[in-house]
Amino acid sequence: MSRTCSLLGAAIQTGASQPGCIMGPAALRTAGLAAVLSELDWEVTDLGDVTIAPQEPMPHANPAIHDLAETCAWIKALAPAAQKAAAEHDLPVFMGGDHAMAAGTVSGIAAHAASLGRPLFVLWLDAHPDLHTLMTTESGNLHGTPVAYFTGQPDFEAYPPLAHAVDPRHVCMMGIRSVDPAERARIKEIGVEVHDMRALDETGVLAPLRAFLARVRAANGLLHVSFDVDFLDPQIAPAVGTTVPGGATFREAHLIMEELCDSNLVSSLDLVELNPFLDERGRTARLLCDFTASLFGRRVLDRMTRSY
Ligand code: B3U
Ligand code: MN
Ligand code: MN
Repeated sequence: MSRTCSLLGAAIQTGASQPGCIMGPAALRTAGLAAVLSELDWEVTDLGDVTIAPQEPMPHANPAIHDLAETCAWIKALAPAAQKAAAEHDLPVFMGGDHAMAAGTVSGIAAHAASLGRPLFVLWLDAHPDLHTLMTTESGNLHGTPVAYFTGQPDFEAYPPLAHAVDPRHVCMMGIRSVDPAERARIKEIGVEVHDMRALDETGVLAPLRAFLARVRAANGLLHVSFDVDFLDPQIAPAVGTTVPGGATFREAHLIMEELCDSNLVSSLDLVELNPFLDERGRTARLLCDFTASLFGRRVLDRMTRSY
């Protein structure tokens, strides 16, 4: 019997510094994401897009913050939608939209995991740790805040109350290469597992990934993967507002997705920060579809999968 996956769009762009992510879900659909997954023998349901109503401005003690009310409305709308998608499908895919949406998707998935009595683990593939609180963000771009929110850090009174926090020790970050001072301090304090680009250069991607997957398996955990386009090197993935040089290569990213597939542990996925306005003839959108295909079982040749 084929496994089921759903596609849910979240065209949020107010968490980013420049517009364009509003077109992300449309670009992923145009690149043929549903067809790619169907061909891999998944039963695909497109749930359409989550939407929010126009918002009144919401002031905050940190004057740098912009579009706070919109982000709160997205979290409120996305958390129950993500929870429902996870309850009804084997592997929901959340198509962004900027990374602020993960405050909603991950908190919704955390509620789903709690309802099963299983711990939630998060693999965060990103150039940035997105660990700002509402008081530490200097840019005021709220896509820099989701990990701090869903791990239950302080100063998020303005966001919707968090029912189920993710244990920061269950978060593994890879690809990190742009960290602000407040985030650096928080990484140390809360014990999140971080593999920056230097570490990946030294060890390769497989060893730390396999160690993390072994932890997820031992704990009978659910695994959410949050894939920020800027995890990739901008030479292969130009369609993102916050490019940082020195990102993951084509083969590193495929290898991660292939290993995740073989592990059979992934239970939900975010594809975020795609800004089609900055793309070159759809190449980044197509690339994201190809990486997703590797996660869903596309392989070059049949092979014995590694036994865990
Ligand atoms: N840490 C910086 C930069 C940043 C975070 N996330 C992205 N950029 N995409 C900030 O603005 O918080
Ligand atoms: Mn991010
Ligand atoms: Mn990023």
